[in-house]
Amino acid sequence: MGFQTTVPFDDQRPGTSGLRKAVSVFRQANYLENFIQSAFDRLTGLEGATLVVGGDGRYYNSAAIQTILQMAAANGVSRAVVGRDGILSTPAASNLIRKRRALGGFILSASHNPGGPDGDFGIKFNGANGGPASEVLTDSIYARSREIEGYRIRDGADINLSRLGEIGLGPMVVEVVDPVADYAALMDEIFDMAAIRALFAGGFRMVFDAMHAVTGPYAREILENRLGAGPGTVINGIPLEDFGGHHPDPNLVHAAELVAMLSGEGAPDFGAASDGDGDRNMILGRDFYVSPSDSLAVLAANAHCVPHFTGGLKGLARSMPTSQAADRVAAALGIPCYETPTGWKFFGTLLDAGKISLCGEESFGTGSDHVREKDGLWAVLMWLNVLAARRLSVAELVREHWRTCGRTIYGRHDYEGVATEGANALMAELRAGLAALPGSGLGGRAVATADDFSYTDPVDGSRSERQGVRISFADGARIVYRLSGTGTSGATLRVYLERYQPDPAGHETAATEALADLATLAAEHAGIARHTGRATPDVVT
Ligand code: VG1
Ligand code: CO
Repeated sequence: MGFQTTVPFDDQRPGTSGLRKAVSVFRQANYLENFIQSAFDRLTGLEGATLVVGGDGRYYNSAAIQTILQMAAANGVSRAVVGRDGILSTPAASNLIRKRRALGGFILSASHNPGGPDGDFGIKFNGANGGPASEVLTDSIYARSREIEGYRIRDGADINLSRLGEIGLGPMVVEVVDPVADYAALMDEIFDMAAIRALFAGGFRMVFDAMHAVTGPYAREILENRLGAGPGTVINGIPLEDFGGHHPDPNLVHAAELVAMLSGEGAPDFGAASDGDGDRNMILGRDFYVSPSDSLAVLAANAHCVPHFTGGLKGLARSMPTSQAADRVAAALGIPCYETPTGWKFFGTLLDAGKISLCGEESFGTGSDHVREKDGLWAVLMWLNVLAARRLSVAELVREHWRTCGRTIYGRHDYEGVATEGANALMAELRAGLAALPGSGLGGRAVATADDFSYTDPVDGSRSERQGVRISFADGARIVYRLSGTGTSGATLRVYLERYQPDPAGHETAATEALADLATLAAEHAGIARHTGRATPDVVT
């Protein structure tokens, strides 16, 4: 047992999803240790407590886990539950924390960011409810990391994490568990697995792209073994430390292989992909892309088909930049729809208080009250359960939603790795101009409201300010601007566009075409080229 002296690092401020940095930053002496000790210093009740530890298997995952275990033992933790080979998807970790009544857990991932020695790494602490730590706790951990002078660590040998079972580590027990078993059991409880099995037995075909990230083993077990989807349903199913050199980001740009497989005659009925840590999802039909905002709305409208939701939905929530399609379904169902800042932790209090049953973000995140993270495979199973019950194709189901509620046409433009000063100046200018907008016209459209989104949590009363500039037009269209909190180099500007189209005659227009005017207006109004030097976005989703 040892005590190592250390010096603070200035930049250990956790962002929206914990601490996310280049691997080279994490490998600086004492960097990870400072963060872990700061967390331990600000947590109470370590003695006697259980801690869950696991990650998405990217480069540095194993080394980081060994350090965390030696530090947990030295800090008095009683039991550490670790996924075999250090693997746990983010939703599976959330489930384990809840199921084992743990004090919380460390989840190691940089989500959809590339991995490998030159890629990114990340770590976040999730609390006893299984969800990301509150801002109060992450701020307090950050404050501690600026004054820390030392950390506690054992200097034992590495633990073998490839064998299931218990290993003693000084006063602590390390329990190595099957990363898939508890998660798969939870899915069995939620869904009508027999109906989905019958769907596949009837010839329904799907492809799931695990993108060489963490969901491979989960998808193989659940889709292929338990549900009888044919072998080969899961592609890129072996988790690799560098994700095969790709961005494990399930969108039209980075999952191009899957998109190509779903197009044309003979394509499967259904396609899906998940990200590095398994919490995101992209849903495709044959020649059909489901925008994540529409996915949330369609799942909400059809949730009654799923055993877990037969009692009805308590309410819905969406992050502010997510389209208002879910609001329209909530209104039709007569249930509330909450609008929260970006990031899953804001859904956590609503879920804990029983105010909502389903929630989602435009960034390929969908989830429910079953865990406190978004959940990629769960979303895929939701779709499969609904398709099995409704006997419609993906495209038919979405078009039905458009006919009933109107289509909320949606797009997001990302300008990645721009200079921070330019991005900050752009946001400052937008904020300064907000007061003059309501009642005026912008590009020929009447502005109804314009503000910098702030949020008061209806459960715990906590305030979050400056969550993004939003301009709402009288015709239901919106432009939203915000800076990413998860990037690791420079700034990323996100521009979110949406337009309401109630007329079925306009439902088949491609989103990029339907949003072209709004995109030009958004770029001109914010002076994007002037501030960032970019004429076009890097990624459009
Ligand atoms: C992005 C998404 C946000 C999501 C966050 C974490 O954040 O826009 O909706 O909650 O990533 O997702 P930002 O601040 O870069 O826009 V994940 O899959 O990294 O846990
Ligand atoms: Co993720």
